[in-house]
Amino acid sequence: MSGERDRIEAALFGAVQSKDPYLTELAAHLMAAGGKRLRPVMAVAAAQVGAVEPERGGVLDDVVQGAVSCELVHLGSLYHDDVMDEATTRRGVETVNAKWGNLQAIVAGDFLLARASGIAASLGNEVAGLLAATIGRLCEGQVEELRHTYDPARTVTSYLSSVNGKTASLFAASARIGAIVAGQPREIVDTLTDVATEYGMVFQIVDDILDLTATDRELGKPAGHDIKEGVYTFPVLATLASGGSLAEELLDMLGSPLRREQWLRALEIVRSGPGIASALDLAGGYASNASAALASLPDCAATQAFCRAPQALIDSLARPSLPH
Ligand code: GRG
Repeated sequence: MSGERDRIEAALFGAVQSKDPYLTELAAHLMAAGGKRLRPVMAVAAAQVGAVEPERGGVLDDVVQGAVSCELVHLGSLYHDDVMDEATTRRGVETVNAKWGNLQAIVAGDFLLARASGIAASLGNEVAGLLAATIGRLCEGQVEELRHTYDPARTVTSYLSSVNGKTASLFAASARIGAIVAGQPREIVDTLTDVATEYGMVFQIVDDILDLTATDRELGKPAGHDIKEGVYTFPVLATLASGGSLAEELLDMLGSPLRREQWLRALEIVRSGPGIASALDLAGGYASNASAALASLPDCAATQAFCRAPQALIDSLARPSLPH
């Protein structure tokens, strides 16, 4: 994948060139700061399923372009998310909104989406329609989360629906676009879409656990942020549902912004209660669904990577993370 990663990097920076160098600087800021590039890697891996060994020259250029369009949507959503959250750091650097202002971050986020859409359109109607629908799903997932901000009665169904929209849908689109552009048979396109959806669910549940258990340095952004901002994720909901005096103490504190000592206490209760273990079980269920779906794919290096990926996310929680 290292050759493909280099091609993805070059294409990403190429995609945000504008005749206005200031806009290019704004749009390139977060991609230059790093990031795991999981979505484009997923698109390329989907294209590689069925290949006995990597083809010389790698995947088609159009696959790299499709992969880049997904990462650009991801970046655009992060720009807008950081404005909404008034976030000051991401990927270990200052956010665009903190460095240049909200207006600049919104417009640069729009520009990233525009470039993503242009690339998708160049890959055909199906890809363009899929990317547009996925941007809509991200918005739906985000609005579902907003609807229940500071709501301790938020249901698990609402949480899962939000996760499906704001995170899993873009992983699914990445795999689907990679597979479609590579000309994979329809059954493989559909299976990879399902597997990537399950992976996306695991990814967000693990991300939500990390927000409660990791340090600022490990995350490259402030930890314990969700509960402070009134976003009650699955580990919090499961702690509340577990009953007992600690759940009651937590419930008493939630529902409005927390003072610092309340925030620390709320984190302590969630970390020591059953919510984290329940969230791990929940993630494990999605990882099993992914494995089951993968059984029908040809046995090859890319399929094996899809097979390992969800459990690797869960296992990463048991290891001390590297600083961002
Ligand atoms: C403008 C497309 C668009 C959407 C508007 C703001 C919004 C609606 C949606 C937010 C979606 C969002 C930020 C979901 C969280 C996804 C997530 C887990 C991000 C972190 O992904 P990583 O860990 O990040 O892959 P890196 O930095 O490695 O790329």
